[in-house]
Amino acid sequence: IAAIDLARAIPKAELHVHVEGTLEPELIFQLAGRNGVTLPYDDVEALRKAYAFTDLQSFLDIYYAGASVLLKEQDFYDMAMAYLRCAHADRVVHAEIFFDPQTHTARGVPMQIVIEGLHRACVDAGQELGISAVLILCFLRHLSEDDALATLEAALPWRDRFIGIGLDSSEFGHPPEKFARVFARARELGLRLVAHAGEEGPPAYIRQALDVLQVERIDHGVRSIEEPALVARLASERMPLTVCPLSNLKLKGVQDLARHPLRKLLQAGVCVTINSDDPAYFDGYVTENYAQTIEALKLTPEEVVQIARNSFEASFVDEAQRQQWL
Ligand code: ES4
Ligand code: ZN
Repeated sequence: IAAIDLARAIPKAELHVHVEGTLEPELIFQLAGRNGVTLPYDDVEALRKAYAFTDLQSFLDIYYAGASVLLKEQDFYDMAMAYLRCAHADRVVHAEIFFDPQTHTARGVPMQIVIEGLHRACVDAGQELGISAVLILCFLRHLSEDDALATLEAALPWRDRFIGIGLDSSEFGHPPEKFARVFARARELGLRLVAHAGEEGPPAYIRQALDVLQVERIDHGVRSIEEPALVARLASERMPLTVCPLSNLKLKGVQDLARHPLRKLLQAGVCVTINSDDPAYFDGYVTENYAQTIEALKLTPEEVVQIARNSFEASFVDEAQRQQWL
């Protein structure tokens, strides 16, 4: 249908993608072979079969296991470059890419290896493909705030290699307020602020991310739909939500896409965007997320254009670059 062709063709920004979640099974096995890492799966087929998730935690366990093959600077480069090629094929012209340094530094991989490999891919993709790509450093919320603070300090020699910080991993029991100090510190440093909230966690976590962490975007935020006053606030503040429909489907946040709140949020005036989250695990890059959402919710071409425009409005690019895409 027309709206899906439009979604494929229109320039888009991707604002919610975890680079470790772009690691395709084929690349996991290639890196495992090259690095002498033994995986608890016989082959690509067996690994893919394990991608049957019941909730966020069941996914995260496999996602962190997959990331264990990343050891060298070239591994981080190859992963990010492969993602940027897929994104470019999807007409993504700007990507703000999450990475989880603690997943790697905890295994003894130096911060420098992680950041320099990812950054080199962003630079090369800019030159080869013309895509604009920047990095956002995420803290794992199941770890302590002291660990997050130490991680931020360890990354400061590469302060100019990432534009902001985020908060991801297991949401239940790890409210945004647990990270108040590290977000305050990042704000002092002039970093942009985002956080996952209201993916599995309650609407109160979204309010905390806004009021305590002072984030500029909410990642997911779909459970805001349970509090009409919160939806009205998001709309009046034009607070963007980086929604990931296939992720919500695969992690059982919604039973089927036809029941996804995206359209209601959009109709309420919220700055909704569509993103892929962990495309190698949830069976679809950004265009596939658009296509399946359009089909399930019967989005109109006008709504598709609005969502793509929202992605640039919600991005952290400067005004001149934004005008060029809007
Ligand atoms: C994630 Cl889907 C999702 N939720 C929270 N944290 C994450 N890290 C990677 N994917
Ligand atoms: Zn995410």
